[in-house]
Amino acid sequence: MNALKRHRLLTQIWASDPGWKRCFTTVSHTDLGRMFLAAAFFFFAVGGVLAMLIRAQLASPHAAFMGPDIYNQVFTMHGTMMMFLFAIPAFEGLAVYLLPKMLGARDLAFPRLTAYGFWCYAFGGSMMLISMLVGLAPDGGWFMYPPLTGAAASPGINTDVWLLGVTFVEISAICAAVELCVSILKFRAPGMSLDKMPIFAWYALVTALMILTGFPPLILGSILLELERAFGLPFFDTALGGDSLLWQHLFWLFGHPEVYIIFLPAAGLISTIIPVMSRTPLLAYGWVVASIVALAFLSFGLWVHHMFATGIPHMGVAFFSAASTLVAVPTAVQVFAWIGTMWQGRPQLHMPMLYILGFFATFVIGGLTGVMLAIVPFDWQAHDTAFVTAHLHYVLFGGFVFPVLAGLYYYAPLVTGRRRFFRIGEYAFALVFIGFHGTFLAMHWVGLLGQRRRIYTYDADMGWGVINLISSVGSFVLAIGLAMVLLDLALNAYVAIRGKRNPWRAGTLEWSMMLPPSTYNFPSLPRVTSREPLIETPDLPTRLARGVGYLAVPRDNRREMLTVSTTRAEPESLVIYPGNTALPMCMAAVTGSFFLSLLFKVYWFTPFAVIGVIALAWRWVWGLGSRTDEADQNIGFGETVPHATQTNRSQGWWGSAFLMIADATLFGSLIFGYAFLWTIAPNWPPPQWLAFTLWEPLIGVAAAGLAFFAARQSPGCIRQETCKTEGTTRRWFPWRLSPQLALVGLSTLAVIFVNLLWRAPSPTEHAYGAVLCVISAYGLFHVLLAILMLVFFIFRIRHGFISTRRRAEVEIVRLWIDYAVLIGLVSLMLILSPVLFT
Ligand code: HEM
Ligand SMILES: [Cu+2]
Repeated sequence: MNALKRHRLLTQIWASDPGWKRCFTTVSHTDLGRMFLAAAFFFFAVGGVLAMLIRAQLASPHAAFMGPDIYNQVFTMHGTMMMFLFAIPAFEGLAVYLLPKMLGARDLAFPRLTAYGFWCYAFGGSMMLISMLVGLAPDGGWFMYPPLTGAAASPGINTDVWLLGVTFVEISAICAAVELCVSILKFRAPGMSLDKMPIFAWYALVTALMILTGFPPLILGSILLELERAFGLPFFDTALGGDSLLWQHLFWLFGHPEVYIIFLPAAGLISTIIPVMSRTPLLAYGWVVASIVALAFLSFGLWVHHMFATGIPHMGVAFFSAASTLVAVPTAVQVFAWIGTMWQGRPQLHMPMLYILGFFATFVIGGLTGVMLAIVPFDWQAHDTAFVTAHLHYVLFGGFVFPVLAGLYYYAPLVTGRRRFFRIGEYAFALVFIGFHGTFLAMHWVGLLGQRRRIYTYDADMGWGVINLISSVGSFVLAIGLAMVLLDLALNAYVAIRGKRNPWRAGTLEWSMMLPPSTYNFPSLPRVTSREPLIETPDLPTRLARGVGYLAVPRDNRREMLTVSTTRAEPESLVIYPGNTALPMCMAAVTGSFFLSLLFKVYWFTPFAVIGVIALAWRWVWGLGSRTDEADQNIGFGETVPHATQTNRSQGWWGSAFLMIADATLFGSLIFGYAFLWTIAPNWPPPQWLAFTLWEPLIGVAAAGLAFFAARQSPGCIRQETCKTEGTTRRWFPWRLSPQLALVGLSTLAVIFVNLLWRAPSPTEHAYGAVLCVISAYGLFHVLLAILMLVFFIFRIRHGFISTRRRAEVEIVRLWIDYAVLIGLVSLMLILSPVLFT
């Protein structure tokens, strides 16, 4: 097969639908990455307009531009949009777009999941945008502290918009994180062992893992606060055994890692761009990887520094203060690696490099004011002043927006396939840089003079007027600069001349592609032998086009990709991707109706939405797999691998495992909340503990054991007929019954949880009852989920999708049963054991 024929065939196999349908049915990571980025920058623009409104109001004392109510909504929505609708999705967009291209893959692990995540984000974001247009936007500040956001102080639906909207959007972050983890670990070019991965992949992997462990506390917090607001479960009400500080802990358990979730991808771009611009490999790759991992770990131990002013015990304060200064170390390792790389090479001052220099100047100041704030006596003075707001913008703008702009300029030739021609960018950079520092240096200053954050106006005799005016003028300069950046990028994207391949002479795989990239990324998959394949083999693009690589011969009109072993990246299995479909968008719409029904309190509709989601999910997975065993497939170079459905650890198994990390973190946060209330909240112990019974734990353990062992059967040999035809030997257990036996075990467990819910003390009278209610509901939810999967599985067996060889689904269902069993047992213990201690 010649290169042209291969190109035509692959293009046809991988193409998205033509015309307007494309946008709704595409599952291509190239399309979705661009859609993510476009939406993220749209929200950046909206958030920017809100920032201008804030600065217009604060420009002079007693400005009458906005009243306090609107001002509250405006700054809340500004913070919320920038954090949840711009920064995180911008990372997702970058990663979704770039990673397969960098890793030498044809797409991400779960193309439809990418689409579902995108639509959840798009719908959730629109929901919040619309709330703002009709004047019902959240107004409690971006961290939504109760009791200010409780039902008494905030009776409208504004706060609910935030709690439900952000949770809805968060689904997309979790989807993307699962997706990225599996893609990075399993969907790389053969030979690309972990230490040969492009550095950006490391950053993305750690960021994704942090999303999986960072977001669940916030999701939990939002659920609890919504339960309190809607149904009166008093988690945050001190009078009834709750504690408003619990929210602060849950929020900052998320909030501090969030800062690193935003910073790390940006740092990944810097680590990618600096070596290329300096024409030398990144210095100390291993150290940089180690420092990313260290940063991730440390960042989970810092959340309390946002709460220094809440009266935390002294020991705690000292500990968290020390830990907060410690994060400077891994950050410094990276900064030194960057400086060293530039020192070693010959840096060239192209546009991306300009923004990176801007980043250095800004981020270092932000880091230093951060260390100042980590010192507790200083924090007590500066807390909740404009100094803090200025600090956070130095880190967020300096640490995220500057690098992302560098990244946009760096990758624009790849995405658009055009050469930079118009030169507005340099002037734009000057305005952005001057405008930014004008705005926020002034805010440091006025903050130290005592101006609090989130105030809509101030008296003239405070003497803040001139400084605020400087800040506001600066912000308008900044806005003009940013608008010019957009203009520059747009002009260069649409009207500039065609560029040639690899304009920066970079070494990583994404630059081996045609410009703009084809629908299938790689005509054949390279075998990677170094960290910079393009430097080692400059003619790699032609070789791949000629078919010197894996999967060079398109088969049966199917979208094919390889999975590899995690560390050494040897080919493991062949994956067939699903084609274009509107299913993800429909499912996101139904998910949205679920959230809307909660928002407008039309609770009778909620079950229908749940059933809708289940039905669509069922359809979603039903289409996977095949009804016949297939022989191992030839993938080129004389190697053969089995189909992924005929392995124990398919991508679905890995996806489930990563999802469970998030799920378990949510459960862990719930346990944390329970322990926190019990030990810290006033008004404990509750008026009455739940009475202990012996039969619940006994039957519970027996049922869990039954489910567990019934799920431990030899895969495939689940149906007597298949067993006979395949000649598999019987096991000691009555294997024929195993899915059914597991069903019996899980159903018994479900009954126990229903009973616990039934007899738990009233959830509205004391936080104890409320916590029991949530823990039982959590246990019940997972048991029901496992039951649903078992039922699905039994249908799959009936329809011949499972055999001794096609066993991937057996492993996935088993994983979820095991998880349900574990959660079931732990929940039972949590619910029943306290009585024994007291
Ligand atoms: C485009 C330039 C920007 C300007 C001029 C700007 C301006 C401001 C101002 C003046 C405030 C303080 C409001 C008050 O306390 O009364 C604020 C708050 C905030 N900004 Fe920005 N900002 C910008 C970009 C960003 C970016 C890129 C992010 C994050 C990625 C961000 C995140 C936040 C957050 C989290 C708050 C706190 C909101 C709250 O107190 O609830 N901002 N911004
Ligand atoms: Cu922090």
